[in-house]
Amino acid sequence: MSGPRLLQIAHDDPAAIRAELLAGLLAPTATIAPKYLYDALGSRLFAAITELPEYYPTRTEAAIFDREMRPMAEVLGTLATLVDLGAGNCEKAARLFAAFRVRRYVAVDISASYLRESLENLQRRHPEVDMLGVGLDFSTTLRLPAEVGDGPRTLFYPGSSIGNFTPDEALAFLRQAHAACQGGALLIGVDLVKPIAILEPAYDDPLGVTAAFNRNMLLHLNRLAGTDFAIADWRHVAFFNSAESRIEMHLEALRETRVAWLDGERRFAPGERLHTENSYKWRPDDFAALLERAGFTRLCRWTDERGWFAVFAAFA
Ligand code: AVJ
Repeated sequence: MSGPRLLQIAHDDPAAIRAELLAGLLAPTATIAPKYLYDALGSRLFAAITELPEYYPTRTEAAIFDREMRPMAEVLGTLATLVDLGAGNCEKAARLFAAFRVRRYVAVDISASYLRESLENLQRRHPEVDMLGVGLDFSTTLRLPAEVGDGPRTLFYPGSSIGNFTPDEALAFLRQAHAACQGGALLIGVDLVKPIAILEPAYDDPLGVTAAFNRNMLLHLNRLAGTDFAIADWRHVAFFNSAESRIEMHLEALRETRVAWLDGERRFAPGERLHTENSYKWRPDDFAALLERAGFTRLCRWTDERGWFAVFAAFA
């Protein structure tokens, strides 16, 4: 069996990635984009996070899909082309196959090689579905290759990944999603504002898995940028910034520390931080308004009984 087709859209070259990372390190407030949390170990640590009792988003979203699968399938109809943005192990999409009629499945993730195994498995279980894997970094621009095909598409963007974007960036992304769905729809999961006592432990768990996930970014940077971060000098910090309605994750220097690379260095004073992630929490009405501003005309929304997470179907 030949298996599903795979397509890799060119990555930035290593020198460009290195330059971007070092510029972020040298900025007045050192900042690294959250996509660098996900090397092989980082992806496994994120998977472990989703199993933590404190990390409610994944299981809350899954419960919404379990309970509302039929009404969702009814409003969305047959999915001529399902485009999974950030497919990873394709598990979330695999669950849609049970209730939705899917003709064509396009799994998009930053690395096509990471998709191979999960997509081959899925193809074996669903030989009737035409499958394509696309390696593409869509975090700055969402432009799908022509191979995805003509006609309306259903874009699937679960897990509140949209939360990594500022509201302005989220609007720009949703506008691109509106164009990319070619008259179809967007099925998107969004984490909602809730009490700080629920939010903060989800990003600072007592077992320290999220801390390991955050601190592992430094190991990844050492490989990508040739830096020499001493992991033990850094602690995980996560808190809810109410004014911005976002969880912020930082790495904070425990002591005076120096990070050096081939042709540069930066010193960090005790308490100085490196900003690694924002995770925005939305009010459902504000997110609905954002979808409308992005050009979507008809919306359906589903939430859990506690109102912690929302799934929207937005039609072009
Ligand atoms: C994958 C961006 C949805 O923001 O909840 C989990 C990442 N960071 N714990 C989130 C994350 C720390 C996650 N997203």
